[in-house]
Amino acid sequence: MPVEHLAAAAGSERIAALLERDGCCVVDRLVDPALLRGLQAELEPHLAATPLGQDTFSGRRTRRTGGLIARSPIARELVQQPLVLEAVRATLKGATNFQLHLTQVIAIGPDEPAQPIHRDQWAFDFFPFPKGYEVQCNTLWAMGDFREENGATRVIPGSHRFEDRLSFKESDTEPAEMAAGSVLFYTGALYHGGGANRSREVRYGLNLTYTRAWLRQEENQYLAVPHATARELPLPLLRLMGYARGAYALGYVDDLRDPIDVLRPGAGEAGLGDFGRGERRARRPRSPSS
Ligand SMILES: O=C(O)CCC(=O)C(=O)O
Ligand SMILES: [Fe+2]
Repeated sequence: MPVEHLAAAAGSERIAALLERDGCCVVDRLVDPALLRGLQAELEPHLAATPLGQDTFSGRRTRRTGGLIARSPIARELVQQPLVLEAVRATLKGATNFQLHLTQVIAIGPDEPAQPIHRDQWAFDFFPFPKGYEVQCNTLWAMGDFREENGATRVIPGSHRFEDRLSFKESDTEPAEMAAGSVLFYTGALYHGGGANRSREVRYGLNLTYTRAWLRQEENQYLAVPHATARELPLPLLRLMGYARGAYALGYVDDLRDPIDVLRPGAGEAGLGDFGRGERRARRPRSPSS
């Protein structure tokens, strides 16, 4: 079954519905490809300096460049893309708040074989989360066209409902082909992997992922972004990076202080901050009869 594509005008509800049904979908041309070319230009010195991967999972002909909040103003914009945030919120049902999990340009070089098919949520020490309970919602933006030949991500639509710890062959998967500026959404439970690059060009993808705020982030935003830089960033972005309590109590500082108060004295609030408000209202205790 091929990956379903939606138009950029599709709402977050439609995306979340497809993520629930298939575990993945593509939104075509959500941004102007020129924006992603701009991102690539901003990151050029870092992309050139990034070492190749050291194992088959990272890819020995693949470069993974992170720290994008520190390094690229366009990445700051893209991690906060409103439709993406709405779709993430709708997918991570019941989450009091969610956070950025990692920021990474994945540059798959020519002759890279296919990455092993996996679930991203295996990063959480293979904890068997209940079926249908998504802890992670991911985006992979096509910086150039994603074609089967140049290493488009391989996915198995519907596999977010499969048993855990399965292995697959390339022939079990579909390439998530898409034009530059498009974005592949997929959940932490979807079986997928980077495609083999049988072309002469590098395949550039921008991976921006999000998790429930009670889990540990893959990329450590507190150390990846120098505090002098972080102090200048807008509050909603800092909240998304993890300068917030996860749910009610996780990650507070000393005397139950809001972590944002450390960066920006006086900016903190007693409670969850921007990303928790609506959810907190929705989660007020109800009487047993209601
Ligand atoms: O680069 C891709 O297409 C996917 C990479 C991936 O799934 C991963 O590194 O976890
Ligand atoms: Fe992955």
